[in-house]
Amino acid sequence: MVINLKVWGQEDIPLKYGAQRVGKRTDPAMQQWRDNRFGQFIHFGLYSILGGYYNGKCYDGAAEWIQSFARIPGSEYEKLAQQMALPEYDAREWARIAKNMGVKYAVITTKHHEGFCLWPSKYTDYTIANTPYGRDFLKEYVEAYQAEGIDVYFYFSIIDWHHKDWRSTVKNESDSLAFERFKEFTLAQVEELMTDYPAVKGFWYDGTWDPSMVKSGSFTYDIEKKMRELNPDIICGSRLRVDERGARHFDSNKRLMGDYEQGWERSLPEKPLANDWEAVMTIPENQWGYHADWKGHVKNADEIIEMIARATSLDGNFVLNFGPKGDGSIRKEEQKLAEEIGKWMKVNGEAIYGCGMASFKEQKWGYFTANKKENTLYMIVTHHPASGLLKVNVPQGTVIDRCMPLNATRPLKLQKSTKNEYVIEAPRIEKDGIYVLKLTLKKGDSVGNYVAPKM
Ligand code: FHN
Repeated sequence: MVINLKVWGQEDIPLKYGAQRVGKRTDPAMQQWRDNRFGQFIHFGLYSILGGYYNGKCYDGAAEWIQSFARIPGSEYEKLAQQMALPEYDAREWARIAKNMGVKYAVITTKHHEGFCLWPSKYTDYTIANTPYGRDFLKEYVEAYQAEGIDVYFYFSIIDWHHKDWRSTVKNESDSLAFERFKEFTLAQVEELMTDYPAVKGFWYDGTWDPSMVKSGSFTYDIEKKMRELNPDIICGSRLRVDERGARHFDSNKRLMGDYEQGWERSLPEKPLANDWEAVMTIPENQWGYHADWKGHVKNADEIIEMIARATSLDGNFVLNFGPKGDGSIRKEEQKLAEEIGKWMKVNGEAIYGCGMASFKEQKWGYFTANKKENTLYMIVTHHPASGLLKVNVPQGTVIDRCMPLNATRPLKLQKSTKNEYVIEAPRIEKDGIYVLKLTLKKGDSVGNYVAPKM
């Protein structure tokens, strides 16, 4: 299909493998993805057994890349599968931790760049079936998370260091033949995952930046098309896609390919975006898989809560990564953080779930979010002012009737200072930390009819 629509008056480039749809999706499945707002990422694979160490040496790079950093020969690395016994793996415990943290969806690495599959794929032997654990890890995971009411998404790396036909560059005819076989293998695995785990809500593709992939517009187009044939509700980020001219995420006509912007890795946008988007974040610096020694800055709960607030206030989703240990347990630091975030979400989650951008000007004290269905406005106060006074600029004519802290039972005093500004007297409600105020507007006033800027 060649899409030929105009963007900003510029002449369109005719594309065969560009965006398959233009504009935001409006269906219930996508709305559910948006309403979820907060998710958990899990990076788990053979690299989790090494925890950043190989032959007694510590590698500080991202732990899931150790095969590459430590130059471990494939024949050695694959022996790790024989150590995957998972004595501490309890999918229900993982799901319970996620649920208590307050996530509504979760993304798990079914296969990372190393190529090892957490499900018993019939297209390779390099899977969980051929380990001492032997059971279908992924099935147990999906069932446990579903039982907790958490939507499940699959991370899937296109790069596959283990597969004999994977090529990062295609240099000759023989590479080209191999890479064609690899494409068939990949499509078959995607279809297998969608068929055998029909609960999956979407795919989080990764490893699409190598030269071979940047030249594979039709391949990525076909994967997206195939997924939508198998399940029209499926959600797919932009990282999968490249067009025939090598444009990634956005096609050569600047249209998003896929359902949401998937390039926000360890960063959040500063301003509103025209598309749906999701940010994925690590707890330490750049570590996704388990690393025994977290070095540098490790984020605390308030830092993460502030990012969740900011993402929501900019109509985006936020996903926090966990790297369980090779024995299947979740490290103590992650468990503690999950508990702290969950404690906050239990009281204040209504300012996050189902919420998005408000049409109110951002203030130094923090973030506005709005639940447009309920016409409710929230102030997420991350920087309590020394004066204890929170100023709120409202659109002309808007009247605030009431301001109620979510963690208290009595409303706060409101002063109307000028036509368009209110001052809220907010003594620090908790000794430390981020709190939320819920504002009720006069009947008929709107919390948001925000129109995203044109890209
Ligand atoms: O190379 C991977 C990395 O290991 C990790 O999985 C992240 C998660 O977003 N994605 C890639 C780097 O962009």
